[in-house]
Amino acid sequence: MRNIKVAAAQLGPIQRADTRQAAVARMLDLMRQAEGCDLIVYPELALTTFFPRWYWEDRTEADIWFESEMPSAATRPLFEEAKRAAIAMSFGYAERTPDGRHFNTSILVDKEGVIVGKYRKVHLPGHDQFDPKRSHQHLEKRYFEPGDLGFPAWPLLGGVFGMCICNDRRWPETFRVLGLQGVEMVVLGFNTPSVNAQNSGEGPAKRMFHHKLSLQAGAYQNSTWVVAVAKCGVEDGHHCMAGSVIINPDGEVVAETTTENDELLVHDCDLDATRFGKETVFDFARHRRIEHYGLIAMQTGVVLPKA
Ligand code: CDV
Repeated sequence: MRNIKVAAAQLGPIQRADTRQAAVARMLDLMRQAEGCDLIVYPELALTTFFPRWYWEDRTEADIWFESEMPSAATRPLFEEAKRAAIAMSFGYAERTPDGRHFNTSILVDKEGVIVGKYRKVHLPGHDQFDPKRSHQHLEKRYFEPGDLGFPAWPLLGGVFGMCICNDRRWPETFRVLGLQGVEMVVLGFNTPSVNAQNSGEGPAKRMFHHKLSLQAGAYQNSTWVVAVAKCGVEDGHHCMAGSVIINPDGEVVAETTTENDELLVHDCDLDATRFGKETVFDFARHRRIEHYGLIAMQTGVVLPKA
């Protein structure tokens, strides 16, 4: 057994007027509740409201939501407390690089409080111009550029860890690239509006179904644990769904939040539970047939067969 105790630290809403310090205080409170855990996972863009729902004509006005250093003055207490409590952590934030690039980023921090991994969201959803036809805006393509780091995996806590962010979970490519590195736990945060902005018929129940379907498939097909953590509830009138979950390598949900507030889920995850799937049905080396998968990396859109 290689048990690690994992805490999924769901955050309730963060309003536009809330400060980084207020968000960090709530994250610290959850970290204290997670005393004795090996790892705590927070949501996507954990330090601020989900700002891509707001449109700024001049995109540089959105720079107030970005961090140009990590740790920053506001987030340093998180790193200090993580080190004191000897708990590894992951959280998402908007990153502005020294040369002025913008990414939707998450980091992996070890028990010493040292950043050991960084991931930049690859699959950015939404649009880059104001769209009056949508019930709400989702301007990630305006404020971020697609991640440039691929999907790396890192050794941590005696296992192999990967990260992705929100919309990435809907893409099997995300999980398979991580799976090919032997990933044993994928951690991710999400901000998922509970209604599709382009289809009011796709409401909370269907959104939750797609969320779990994607995560459970990714876990099962790569025989990995998945820890997915929401920022949820009503932010300035906009509702995001909850549904933070921990999923085992058989694809089963083993823990799930019950509120739309700050809430901690704790589960003992045996990384050795990933072995059976990796050595049998999903023994990639024995069963994959890459000579037939070329299209996946050769084209993005659909090309219909000739009539
Ligand atoms: N933050 C996100 O990436 N949200 C998307 C929404 C727009 C569908 C998601 O996949 O949940």
